[in-house]
Amino acid sequence: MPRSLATGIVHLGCGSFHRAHQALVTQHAIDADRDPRWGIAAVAMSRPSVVNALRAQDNLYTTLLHDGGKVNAEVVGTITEAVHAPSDRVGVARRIADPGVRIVTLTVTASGYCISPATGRLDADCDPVQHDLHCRTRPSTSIGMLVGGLDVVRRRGGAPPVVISCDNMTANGRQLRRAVIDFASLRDQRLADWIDRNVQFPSSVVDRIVQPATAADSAVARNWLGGIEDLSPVSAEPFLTWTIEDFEGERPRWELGGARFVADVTDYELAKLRLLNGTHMLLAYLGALDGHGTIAEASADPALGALARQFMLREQGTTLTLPDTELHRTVDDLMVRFRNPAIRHDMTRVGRNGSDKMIPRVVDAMAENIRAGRPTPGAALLIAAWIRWFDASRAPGAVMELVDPKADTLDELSAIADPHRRAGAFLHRTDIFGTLPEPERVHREVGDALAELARDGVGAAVRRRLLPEFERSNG
Ligand code: CS2
Repeated sequence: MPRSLATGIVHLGCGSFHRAHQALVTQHAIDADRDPRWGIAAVAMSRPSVVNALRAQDNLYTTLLHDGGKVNAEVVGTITEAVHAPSDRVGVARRIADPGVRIVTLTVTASGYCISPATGRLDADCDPVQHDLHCRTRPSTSIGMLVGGLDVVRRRGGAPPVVISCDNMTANGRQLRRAVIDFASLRDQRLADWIDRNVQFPSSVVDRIVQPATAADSAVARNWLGGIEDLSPVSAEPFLTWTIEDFEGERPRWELGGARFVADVTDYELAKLRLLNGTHMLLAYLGALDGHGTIAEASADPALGALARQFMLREQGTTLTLPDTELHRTVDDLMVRFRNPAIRHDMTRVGRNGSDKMIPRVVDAMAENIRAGRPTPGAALLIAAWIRWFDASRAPGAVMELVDPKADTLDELSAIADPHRRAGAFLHRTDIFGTLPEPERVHREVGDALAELARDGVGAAVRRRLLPEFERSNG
């Protein structure tokens, strides 16, 4: 690594996710070609804790990659500045407009895009967007910051940075572009047109399972650093892919750090959302009902492991363009990743916000399968398990927490005693499930699954849906 780096990247959302992938891939790219232009100004959007921790240790931190009992540690030094957006004196928009900054990246989660799920457009009425439209000097949303920065670049007459979303959403680049242009047009139509013509928003897909670092991680880091305390280590699995849509302009040679550039990320994105994230939901909802605390525990259960494999190969996988051998290889790898005992991916974390995740991760594939005349037992059971977990989390004295933005609007549905009627009421929520083909069939299957889960328990309901070849495979 060169001793000092210039800041060429502004990153919005300085959480563990960013520090476990992009910051690391950038380090490996710089290690390979010694180009010192690509340091990162990493912006924490609200909480100051990570910024304080990083500043106290020259913005250095340790990544710990856990592979079963083995840990691979590395100190990352690509963050040139840790910035706390709400108290930043320079202002994030001005940082984005700095001529040395050629790239802006984001991991702010789907809610950070201020998009209305109903319209797919900027939610111009929500409070944070209204705030940013009225207060140009201190925007609080990533969209307000981007538009503010791009406005400065346009007035100055320079070349704008390329803006890359790394969030786990369908067509993240297109969604971000839409939100930014919608916001700009509410401020100044010429600015919106200029962004439309001049700014690139490539999509990208990141895959790495990251977990909150624990006291045990701090101890591993301390030991590895010869007694030095890391106030903010990052803990993750060894697997990592980052697939980025080709774009024009200067950039780090991320391909030297393991990223891949492709003309279109759509197929990679669908494969990731449906195989990994959809199956995470299956394991989380069924596993939690069955008393498992983590994805690793649930996927090591023979029946649940077998269902996870069957779900990926026979339901989610049938909707993808992956050649058969590659699908099998990916599924084998995923089973190993899910079962990594050093990754404590807990159910309440994977299970939260299910109402937002249902369509892209589960229902889209389910609908395609139904249209093609293929059975969807795993998807129906997954939906039933989500409903059942939801019911359990709302019961008085509940111990099973389920965080969901739509929780309050679902209470009434949970109160319906008959499982088939309850299933129907949930499935009618088009904001969660869209419009499924053959609705009577889906209502019946989800209702049956709900009744079975209550009557016979998870194990029996799962085993009843296993095809003979998966029953024997034990996942
Ligand atoms: C998980 C993801 O919590 C979830 O929804 O499915 O965070 C998953 O671990 C990452 O997408 C892996 O790349």
